[in-house]
Amino acid sequence: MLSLVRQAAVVFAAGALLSGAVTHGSALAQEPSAQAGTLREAAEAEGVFIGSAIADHRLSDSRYNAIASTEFNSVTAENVMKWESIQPSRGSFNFAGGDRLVDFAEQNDQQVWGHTLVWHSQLPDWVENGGFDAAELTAITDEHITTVMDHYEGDIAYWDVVNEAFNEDGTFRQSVFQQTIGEEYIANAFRTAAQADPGAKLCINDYNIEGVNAKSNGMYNLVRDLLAAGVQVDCVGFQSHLILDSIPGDIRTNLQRFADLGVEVVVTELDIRIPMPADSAELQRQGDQFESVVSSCLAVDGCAGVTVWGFGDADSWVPDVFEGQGAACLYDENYQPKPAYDGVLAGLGGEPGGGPGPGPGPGPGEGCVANYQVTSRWNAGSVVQVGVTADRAVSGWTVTFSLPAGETVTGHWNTQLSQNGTTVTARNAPYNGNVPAGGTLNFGFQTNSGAVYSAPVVSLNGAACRAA
Ligand code: 9MR
Repeated sequence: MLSLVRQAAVVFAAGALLSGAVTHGSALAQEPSAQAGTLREAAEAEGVFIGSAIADHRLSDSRYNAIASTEFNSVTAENVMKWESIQPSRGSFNFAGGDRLVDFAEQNDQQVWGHTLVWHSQLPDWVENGGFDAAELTAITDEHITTVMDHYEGDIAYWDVVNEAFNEDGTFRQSVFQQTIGEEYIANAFRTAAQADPGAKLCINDYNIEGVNAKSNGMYNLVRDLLAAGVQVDCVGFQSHLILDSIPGDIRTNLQRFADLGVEVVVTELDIRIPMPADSAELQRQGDQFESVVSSCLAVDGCAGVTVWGFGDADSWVPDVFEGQGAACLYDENYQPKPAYDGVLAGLGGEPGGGPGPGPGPGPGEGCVANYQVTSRWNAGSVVQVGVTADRAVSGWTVTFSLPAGETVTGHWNTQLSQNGTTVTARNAPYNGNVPAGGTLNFGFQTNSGAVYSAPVVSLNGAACRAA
């Protein structure tokens, strides 16, 4: 089963790109075209998925929408598939938000992760305080699972069937389900889910179970026992709401023991929060720690993918819940990529800063033509326009070149640009990442110096371009 894990995960999302067989880093990485310009391309080259929680109300923002559709090949409903949203009153179902996410995913060839069917939180009052007995609450839960899964049958690759069932000490959380039905509610939920949509993978999901500890031991014992009892459990979700500089050192070991039970393991809600304001050293460490979590999962045969819990700091749940903490995501408040983005890309086997991804890229001079023009120059500044014509279609671009020492970029447009010493890295903006074969990408910047210098060698996705 495990050798099929990665194939199953990406075939759903990437269809045509993938054809052969399948274990991580072998056959998939040999497919042509794996220039890792985006997280999604890097993940697909590795045979895993990279996902984000999606906030329904943010999809109408064009910057948000562009990143959500180009950087990820899996999407999780942040809120719209929770019980209080989907069955707010008894027998009255509202699928509008979930349907919007499914449509979005279909348009963008993405997998959908359903979140979540049975959870103590965001549970409507009519369930939580309805005073039902065990038989009634079991029937209500079965009806909820069946109705929701039937509605989305064929659209959802994975469901979080049960969410956050444990206390920190590994005992069962005293939710209304546990108190009324007993721990049997978990097996019931999985059995009902297996009947409702036999094509979906069924997961149990929790937080603070990333390392080996009392809570993850509780989860391990439960999953082992459910499997031994013949209950279908396909996957365990490790939420991974983590804290800077406090990442468990044994994530790989812990995920591996679950994978050894025969289930898929998935990082389902990754973010790494920082006391605010975050300084640049903290953001760099955060990038390294994102890389380490992603690569720890990918090192486990049976890791199907990683999902981040929102991609932009502007939308994160963290500051609302942890006062004085934030900056937990891959992009800053203005949707500019942070070192955390590079960390995830590196963890997926991509090469931050414009290097070629895991697959073969164009050789030097074969892939592009660069037109580097200083369009105006004065004593303390210059304006540069860069046009790069790509021989082959590009989905996500990173253009790199060097500036003379002392030449500092002071402004830029049509790109997300960063400078490190003399090296400039210009990435596509959310709206101009796709360049057809023979098409030209354009961006510009201003510097602090009017010094005269010759046009540098410009590289596109790691391959040096011919000069125009
Ligand atoms: O990100 C979600 C936030 O918008 C909601 O207000 C919150 C309500 O509990 O749930 C957040 O998502 C949670 C997820 O559903 C389950 N794991 C923890 C997540 C962060 O609280």
